[in-house]
Amino acid sequence: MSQSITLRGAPGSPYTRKMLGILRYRRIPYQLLLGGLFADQTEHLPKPKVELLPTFYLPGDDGVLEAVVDSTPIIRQLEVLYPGRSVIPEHPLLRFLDYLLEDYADEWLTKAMFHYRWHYQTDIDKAGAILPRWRSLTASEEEISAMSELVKERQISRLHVVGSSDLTAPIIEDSYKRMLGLMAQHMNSAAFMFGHRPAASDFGLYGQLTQLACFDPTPMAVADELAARVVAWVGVLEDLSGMEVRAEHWFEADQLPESLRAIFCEVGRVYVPVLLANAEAIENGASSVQTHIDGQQWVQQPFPYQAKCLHWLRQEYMRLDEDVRGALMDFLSATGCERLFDKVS
Ligand SMILES: N[C@@H](CCC(=O)N[C@@H](CS)C(=O)NCC(=O)O)C(=O)O
Repeated sequence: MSQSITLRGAPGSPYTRKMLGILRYRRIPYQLLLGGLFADQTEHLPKPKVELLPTFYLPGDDGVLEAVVDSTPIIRQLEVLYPGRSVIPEHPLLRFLDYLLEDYADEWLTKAMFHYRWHYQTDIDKAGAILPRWRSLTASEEEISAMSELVKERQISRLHVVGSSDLTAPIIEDSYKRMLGLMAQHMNSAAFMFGHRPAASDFGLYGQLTQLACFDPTPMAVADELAARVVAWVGVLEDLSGMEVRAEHWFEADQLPESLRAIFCEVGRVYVPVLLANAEAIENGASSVQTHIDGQQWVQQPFPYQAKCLHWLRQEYMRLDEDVRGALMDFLSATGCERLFDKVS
């Protein structure tokens, strides 16, 4: 496909930024319809089943445009529609690890993003002032102020959905700080998670970090203090259209750096317990998810989408050949991530 694709999104949406980074890196021509600002241009377009940003308008099997959401499968669909400059590693071990790390960024790191934005007054004030203006640059102060109150009220009331509360705040914030350090450390080996070219997980992390490290004041100050390298990385990831890439730019599967394994230790430390406890709560029809991270209590309401994430991860795992599964388990051993596949055979 050589024609340009249309998507609807917003600058304050980490998943929109994730996908824009990929479109630019992959040199896929696109038109971004900013929600609100160009609303009249979306009227003729189909409606998605669930209203999420970004929404992509891609040809269905019959060639007719469909409105689709969910960045992870859209990335894979774009690989088929537009070959070359792939963000999916060729080696199945790297491909699987990249999928897991993308899932962590989309489902765990986003907790930090939402938490910082709507937990601290400075961050609430900034998001409240800017987010509505991204929908209308010409609205009056009175109009913005009314929209701002609505956005703040709605988002703050949803903090519990991602599991952010006074109880879980230290867990979320400590995890964000550790991840910044681990990413900066990893950059002693390579600029990207899986070598010298970016993978889907790099863009997943980038999307969340466009907000955390470059928009919301509290987590931005944390990033400036702890990981200037990561702040610089976000600026670079924004537009990698000029980067030349070669197959050998991926890491060799049998030479993955220890710094990458350390990142998976973080995934296993925080995200895995929540994924497992959430799936169990959903299976048992429990009204809350309860687990421990670093000996501290984690409580949140069950999240059906994340039970699907676990199911998809296990499906990907089942697709691996036995020798790759062996190498994967060697790599993940004692990271905490191996627990995801305990009951899978
Ligand atoms: N899993 C989806 C998540 C997309 C998502 O949650 N988008 C947010 C904005 S960043 C959204 O549209 N939330 C709905 C709302 O705010 O009403 C993806 O990967 O694209």
